[in-house]
Amino acid sequence: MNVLDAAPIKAYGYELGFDLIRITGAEAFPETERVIKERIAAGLMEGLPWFTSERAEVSCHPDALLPEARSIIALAMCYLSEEPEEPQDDQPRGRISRYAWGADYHEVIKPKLKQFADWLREYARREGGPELEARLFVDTGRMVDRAVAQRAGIGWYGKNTTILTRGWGSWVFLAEIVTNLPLPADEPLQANCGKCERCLYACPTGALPAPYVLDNRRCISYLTIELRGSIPRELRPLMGNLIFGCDICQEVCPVNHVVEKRLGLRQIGPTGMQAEDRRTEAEVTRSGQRPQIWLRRRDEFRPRPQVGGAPELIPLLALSEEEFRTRFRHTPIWRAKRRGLLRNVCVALGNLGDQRAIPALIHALSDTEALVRGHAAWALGCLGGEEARQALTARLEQEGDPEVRQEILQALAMMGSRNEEEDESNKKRR
Ligand code: B12
Ligand code: SF4
Ligand code: SF4
Repeated sequence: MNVLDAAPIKAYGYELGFDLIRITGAEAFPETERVIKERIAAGLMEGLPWFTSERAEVSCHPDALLPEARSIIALAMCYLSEEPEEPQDDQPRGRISRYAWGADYHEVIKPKLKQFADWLREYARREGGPELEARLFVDTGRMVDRAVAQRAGIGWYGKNTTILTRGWGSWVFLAEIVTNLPLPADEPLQANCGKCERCLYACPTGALPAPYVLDNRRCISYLTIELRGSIPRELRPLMGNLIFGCDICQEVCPVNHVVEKRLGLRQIGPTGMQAEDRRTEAEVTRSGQRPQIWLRRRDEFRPRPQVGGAPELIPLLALSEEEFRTRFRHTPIWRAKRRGLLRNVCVALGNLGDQRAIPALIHALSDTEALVRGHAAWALGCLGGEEARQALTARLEQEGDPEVRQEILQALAMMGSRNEEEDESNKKRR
């Protein structure tokens, strides 16, 4: 069967709004399967019960997903946008990761994939190709999005495990179409992180124990989005004010700095540029894309006012189920649900140490969700003070949930030991 011309396919994909389009064959991904199984065995994927070895046996074999598979069209869509405008006040604020500022990307990309598949069907007919068979994937499907992107030449694996692209850094969503169409394969990129290891040192929880290795159990993205239960106590103080996802290992990345600078989203003067930035600028510049034109046409991922990048935390604690639904439906925040988001808000307030949060946290001690009550207790333990202590003691008398009782007892103990430490240092000063 004749190989079809890929140029019109790529042109149509760009027209649809994808920012990078490459093609790879539908051969298996044995190295990815090996690594995934190794990571599962080492406990590094713990917390994601659906992420099993059996799943990898399917996701690393495109023909298990589509028996007639011949090619994979790998796609990337950049989600960089202008920073949201936040009022310049001194209210305690949380941080939401960039990918969640705008619309839910699954809802943006899926219809585009369907439209792409309809067009491909017509194209194959016109060109005398086979009747189209295709499977469409973005994130949630059983496909190894990053391995496909790497082999197709969309980008390379960064040491923070994200795929870095020349034009858009790691600020891209990945998607793919597995198809029976015979298409010419592109080559992987010959690029890598060089000596840079900034992301490994920047990760606040030590979730990147070695280059290309991520420990899911410690990743703030997992803790704030995917984890349904309590956040491990020892990790809470390391999470700062991050309430949904985490971008730290991407924000420190010199490849991203150069991309942001080219898009006019970051100012780096020639003297402020570090050696690493200069090296990557040369690398990025070779891609020859037209960022400014792109920035004007990307609307879906612009910050939505109801999400923002740094929302005020105290009002979030008062959100009812109904208000949560109205505010966050069709945004990525929906995935955390009200109880997950409020749990994260409590942790951020505990870390920020702003005494103005005490009344809202005391109110949250009576929340309908035990998860929220427990984390509110922890935050009050961090903030301390007589009002917090009295509220915790009073709540303990009514609280029936054993886990929340434990949180309250630990919060009171935390306050007690801090008082003792303060008395001790006062004595020494005298
Ligand atoms: C599970 C998951 C998570 C989990 C676990 C992450 C993990 N350990 O993989 C959690 C919830 C923590 C998570 C977090 C995030 N995620 Co996520 N996630 C996924 C998901 C569903 C599966 C990823 C997977 O297969 N992991 C298994 C591990 C073993 O795979 P891997 O890390 O790719 O492993 C490879 C490398 O380690 C490499 N490797 C190993 N050794 C070596 C050595 C060398 C020298 C080299 C070069 C490579 C190399 O080979 C391995 C196999 O291919 C994908 C969507 C999908 N269906 O693929 C999205 C996905 C990876 N996530 C995505 C995003 C955006 C994020 C966040 C940025 C969100 C946020 N802001 O909070 C963070 C980033 C955290 C990080 N530093 O990676 C994007 C990534 C886009 C990109 N540019 O890479 C994806 C592709 C979703 C999408 N379709 O756009 N995620
Ligand atoms: S997303 Fe945050 S917590 Fe996860 S590896 Fe990156 S810096 Fe660490
Ligand atoms: S910070 Fe450095 S090591 Fe980490 S992904 Fe970016 S270039 Fe690679």
